[in-house]
Amino acid sequence: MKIKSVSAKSILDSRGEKTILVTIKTNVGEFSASSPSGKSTGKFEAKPYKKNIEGDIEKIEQLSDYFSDEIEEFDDLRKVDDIVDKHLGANTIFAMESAILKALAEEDGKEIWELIDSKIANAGGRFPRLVGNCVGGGKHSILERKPDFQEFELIPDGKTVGECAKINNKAKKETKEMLGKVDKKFSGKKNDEDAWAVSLNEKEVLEVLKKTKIPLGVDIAASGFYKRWHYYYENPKLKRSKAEQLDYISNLIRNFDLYYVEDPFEEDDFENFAELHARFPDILIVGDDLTTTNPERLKKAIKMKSINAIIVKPNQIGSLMKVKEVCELAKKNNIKIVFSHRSGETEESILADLAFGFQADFLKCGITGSEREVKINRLIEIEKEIK
Ligand code: 2PG
Ligand code: MG
Repeated sequence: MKIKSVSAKSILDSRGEKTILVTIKTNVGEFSASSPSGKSTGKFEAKPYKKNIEGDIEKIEQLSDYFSDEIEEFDDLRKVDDIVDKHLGANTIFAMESAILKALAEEDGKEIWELIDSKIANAGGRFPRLVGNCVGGGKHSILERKPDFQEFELIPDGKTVGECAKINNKAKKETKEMLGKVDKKFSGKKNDEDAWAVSLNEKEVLEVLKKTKIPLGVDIAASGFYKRWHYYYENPKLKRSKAEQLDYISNLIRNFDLYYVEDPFEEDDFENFAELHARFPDILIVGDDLTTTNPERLKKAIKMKSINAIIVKPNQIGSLMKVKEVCELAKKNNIKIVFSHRSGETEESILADLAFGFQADFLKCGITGSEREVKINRLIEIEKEIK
């Protein structure tokens, strides 16, 4: 396949903020893809744009003529990386490489996930288990009084993706009623990712979600409220040292039988992640801001035994070849892979193909809202095609 030209423009994400849409023209037609954007971005993430979105739009058009090499398979994305490296930000690169995969799939008469691994279907391809954001807090909440933790997840263990999606939808509706009884201020408003906006604290939220009997997870996104050796909680107002944070999270895991704990400590604290993992070897201790889909940071986390699961957000790093490297490294070291949406999302569904193609263990996504449903529905579609 040959890329004839590349262009880009800004579109609005689910938060109403600008993100990038890249369009490529090839010998088989025109293909577009967009990138999501994060709010609780880790300081070790690649920058979304070299300088700003307008600069990347201009630059990608200048680079347009350089993409003349033939692209025939997934690994040829390396040629793209060589050209865009140091010129474009991660959001732009991810959107461009996604558009290329769409074009390649069309040319080869294949599904996008097949470009990553065509043998999965025959090998009985496993489907990722859904991690669905039900209640939001932290940087994702619009409220003044809110949980300090960013996300409260439902992680059903159904037989199929379709069944898990149904379980989560039903539970999300039911929790609305229950939350309303405990939170007198609750008006049915939603946060980023379409999660319920409550003014409860984390324990009160978990008390409610426990009633669903679905395995529970939290994204603490602890960097968001960490400053100089302490975690500053607002609801209720108190300050915890690193050691106190470790004990507090340990208590929550025990009391609420948590199954999944993401970013319980600030983004550079590999040691306390390791301490928690040693205390609870059977609980998923997940790195997101800690590892930022970066092979070097994952290597460090493996060496220090900090985590047993990693969030993979392609636009944290941009290059899909790097995403591949992270997935291979994770698999080799028994680290579970959690492909994840961002809080600012678009109607792009490629995340489902990538999650299945790389044989992720989990797909973290909202439960409702068109930008989230389009990804879950794509995964259900793949499941139906294969089974
Ligand atoms: C996270 C993500 C997605 P953001 O922290 O896991 O839920 O949030 O996209 O804002 O980084
Ligand atoms: Mg996170």
